[in-house]
Amino acid sequence: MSCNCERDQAKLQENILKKINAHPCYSQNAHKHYARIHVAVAPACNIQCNYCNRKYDCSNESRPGVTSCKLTPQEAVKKALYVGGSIKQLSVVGIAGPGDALANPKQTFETFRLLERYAPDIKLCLSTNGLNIEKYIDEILRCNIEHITVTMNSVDESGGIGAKIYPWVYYEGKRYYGEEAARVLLRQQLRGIELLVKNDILVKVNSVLIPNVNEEELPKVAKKVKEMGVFIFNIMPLISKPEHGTKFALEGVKSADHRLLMKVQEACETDVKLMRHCRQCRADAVGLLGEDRSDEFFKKDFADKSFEELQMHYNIKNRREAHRKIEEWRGVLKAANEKALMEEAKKYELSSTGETKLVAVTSESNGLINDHFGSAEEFLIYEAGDKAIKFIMPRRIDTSYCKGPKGCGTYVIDEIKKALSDCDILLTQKIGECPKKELESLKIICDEDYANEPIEISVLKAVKKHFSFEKLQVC
Ligand code: CLF
Ligand code: SF4
Repeated sequence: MSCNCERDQAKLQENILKKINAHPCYSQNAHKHYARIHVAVAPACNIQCNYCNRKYDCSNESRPGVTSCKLTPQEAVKKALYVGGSIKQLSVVGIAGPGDALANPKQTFETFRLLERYAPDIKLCLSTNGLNIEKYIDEILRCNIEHITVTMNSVDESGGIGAKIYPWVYYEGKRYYGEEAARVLLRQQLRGIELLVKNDILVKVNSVLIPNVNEEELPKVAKKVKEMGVFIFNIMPLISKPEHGTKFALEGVKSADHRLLMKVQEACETDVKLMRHCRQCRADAVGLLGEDRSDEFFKKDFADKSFEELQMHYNIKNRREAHRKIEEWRGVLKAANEKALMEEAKKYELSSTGETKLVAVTSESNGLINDHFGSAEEFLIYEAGDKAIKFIMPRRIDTSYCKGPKGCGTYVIDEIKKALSDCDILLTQKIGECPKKELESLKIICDEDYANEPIEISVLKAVKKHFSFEKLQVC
């Protein structure tokens, strides 16, 4: 017979699974099936980060270099209803900028209140630098927000590391500078996270990985957030280009590349559950993570329609039916992939020899290997042994190999070769002879045999097909 304590734990676990099941960021599995929309209602910010240029979106949750069209709360909710009726996989509305959600409380909470009324099936999510959580905790609870992301780049109590990242912080009518600013921010972040966890809100902590500034600090952040009961930790590599005009970019601080990211992820994963599938979306992102459908929806499509009209288009009944079908398909995939995926496995658990291989996959949707090499704009990287596999990261490229009819005759492969240089196998739906030769020159095996098959089980099968784990030689 199990004791009460065990039953409580099981109940807690069940509640958490229910909350994350359809959230594309909190569940690695859900992100292949469910979409999110960010509504850009929050223009102002109350701190300055050296990796942010206010001309662009909040870099704590966005790629810099894209600016979002700002919306009023009413327009935001109309957009969510319009998009939710068109993209039935939509399960979450998030506020992630272009400034800080809680530096714009009026707009943020008005949006969420309207959403609760007109789209009660949608999950509410927000992202913040954490400075104002304590101040707005009651409103957060009133709005029934189940998921909150706090960006915290250091837990250094002296403020020394924070001072390298934040030149100033504006809190309760006073502007703080340097180490004092960093200390005020950290104090508020920790108080805020504690309050959220205490109130059963699922917290994700983001840290921006800044080369030579906080790469040694992040394992300490991982430890701290684990202790505090944070659900998941997301390390976002700094994207730094001179044209972004940020202080770091102008001072020559480089982007964090995937090698550094993998190294820091490995150092952190002993302490905390990691999010590895983040796409650093923009503040007005629409669609599945990794796809950008924001340019399919225009203000003129929804702004003049009434809420009632848009509610009809949203059609909650049809959406429920669509989600039921998604769950059915997930069940099929789960059965196919069973035993292949071990999300939090260590190297020795993946392989009987302790050695593993990296496998790149091109996938358009639905958890299948269903994208051509030429059109792929990102590669999903898995680590695999003969026993199981785990997802490591997506690697985005700026330019796909084939640019379609418009770019006929121009093929760019250098960026892809760099992105895949440490991989052993590429699984893709189709690849031409020329790029195949280019990749084979890097000793990458290109395999089309698993086209349109479920990803995880195919990765495991392919690794076992091409490598012998007794001798670890190419078969
Ligand atoms: Fe948006 Fe963020 Fe909510 Fe997701 S994004 S507010 S938790 S609904 Fe997701 Fe985008 Fe990464 Fe953010 S992939 S940048 S983690
Ligand atoms: Fe920019 Fe976001 Fe930092 Fe504010 S919190 S300065 S919007 S990155």
